[in-house]
Amino acid sequence: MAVEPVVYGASERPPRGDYARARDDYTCPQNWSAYTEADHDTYRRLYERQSALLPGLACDAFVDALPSLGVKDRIPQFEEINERLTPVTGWEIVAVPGLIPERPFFELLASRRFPVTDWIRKPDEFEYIVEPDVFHDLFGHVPLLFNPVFADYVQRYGAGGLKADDLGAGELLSRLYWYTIEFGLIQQADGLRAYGAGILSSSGELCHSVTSTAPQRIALDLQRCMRTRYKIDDYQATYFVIDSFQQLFDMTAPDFTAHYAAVRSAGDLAADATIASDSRITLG
Ligand code: HBI
Ligand code: FE
Repeated sequence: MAVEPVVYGASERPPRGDYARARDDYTCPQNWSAYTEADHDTYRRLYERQSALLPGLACDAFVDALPSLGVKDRIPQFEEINERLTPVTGWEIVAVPGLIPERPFFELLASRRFPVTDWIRKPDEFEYIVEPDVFHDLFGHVPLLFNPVFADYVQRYGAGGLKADDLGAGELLSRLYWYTIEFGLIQQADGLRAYGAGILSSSGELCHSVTSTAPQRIALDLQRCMRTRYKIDDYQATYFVIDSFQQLFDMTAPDFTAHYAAVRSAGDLAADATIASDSRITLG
């Protein structure tokens, strides 16, 4: 059954991907045999380039889990990954045609099913692509789903998202997703590292987020994060830093309902805003 495509952020472009293939829950078969040799080659080159950049910039949990994705020289079949992933954390990855609306997105996460876009960027988009493709979704997101605490956080986030949606607070929850799962930094004993998928799958932002003095870095505070608008077409002006995945999970443990009124009355902040209560982290 055809479902409506979704337009992400402020984009005016039509969404990419063939939504006619999608089931009512927006999942679809991974059309693996449709990948061309050029598609596999794009994946292989992206993987090779990005994995070489990780040392000293990506968090240990990510680096340790990356080999669990399996093959590096072609686009993996999602079932091969699930054979390893599901026994470890109970998660499974499911193919989707592209960005999907928030409600079904939260529903998949709440049931420990991570949506992975099945198409890959064209060679002329090698350096930059606005929408998530299979490389961003697999390389960026899936390794940390092998980490039990992080995996539990993502599920709990999905459950919180469903509830937020009922309360009209979906946008506030999107900011939490953005500043943690997509663009989060973590303080390791040996220094600042990236754990967010948007960073880990980007050649430029990986180094920028961890080492540049241009952006500000703030210890993650839930309400501060939910107040902060974000950039979808440039490097982030602000990164939020955690000490451990346990902190993320614990922060998400209670339901967020009580926070929404406080966040709404405090008001939105610009992506690069600084406020007195921020606990700023400087590069050592
Ligand atoms: N759909 N496929 C896909 N991938 C995403 O990351 C995604 C989405 N739909 C909605 C969405 N993200 C955001 O609204 C999150 O902020 C919740
Ligand atoms: Fe993503």
